Amino acid sequence: MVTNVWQLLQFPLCPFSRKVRVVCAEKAVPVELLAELPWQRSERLTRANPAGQTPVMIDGAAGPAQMGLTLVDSAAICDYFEETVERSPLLGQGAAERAETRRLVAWFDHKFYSEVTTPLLSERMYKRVFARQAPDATALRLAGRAAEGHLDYLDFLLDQRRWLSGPGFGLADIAAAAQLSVADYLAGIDWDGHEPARVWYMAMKSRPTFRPLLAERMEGLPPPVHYDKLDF
Ligand SMILES: N[C@@H](CCC(=O)N[C@@H](CS)C(=O)NCC(=O)O)C(=O)O
Repeated sequence: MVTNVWQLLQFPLCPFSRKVRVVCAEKAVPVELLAELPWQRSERLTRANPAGQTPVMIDGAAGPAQMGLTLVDSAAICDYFEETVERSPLLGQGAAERAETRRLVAWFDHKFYSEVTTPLLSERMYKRVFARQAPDATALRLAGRAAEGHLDYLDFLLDQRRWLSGPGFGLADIAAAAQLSVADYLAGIDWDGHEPARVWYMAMKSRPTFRPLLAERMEGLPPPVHYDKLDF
């Protein structure tokens, strides 16, 4: 029997890589992490994904000379493991709950990412560590205002539900926590006045599948002190 040896091309502050890592950990799929900074356009990354984006999941069982099954795009990767690994189903029960999970995953993958995570990554990570430029204060102010709106929406959902898409923990929680954790690392989240969201995020931070992400650091860019604290 050939066993898969999954290798993930990723970097610590890529929210989509974080989502895939937590999904694999919840499903007990071991993954070897390979570091790639997409803007450096390495040959390994562009060969695996012509779009030049992380994450990419490669079945490394074929050995370094050939490339095995290659999965590209975090949604496609999460679908693949949902379809092939029975343990810990993450979409919810019934078509309506699964549709709600997918709606919220899209919300965080697209809306939160473009309004909050992208400007923070650009202004506080890329400009500081790689371009050595000062951040744009207006872009940061707009990202902060957008983050506030997203936290209000989380509070609203969590007033009615135990987890984001319903009674059970699932992919919506993972997608949201993946984006929020990157934004929090980059000091873009003010939890004050958002008790339901804070209590939910505390539960996410306590999960053994999530804790390894909080221990990682991007060189030259320390997170705020509260970042990995369970009580923040
Ligand atoms: N839809 C893709 C988005 C992936 C994505 O935007 N990755 C970022 C890093 S977090 C990236 O590679 N950006 C570089 C680029 O777009 O050129 C997914 O869900 O995997």
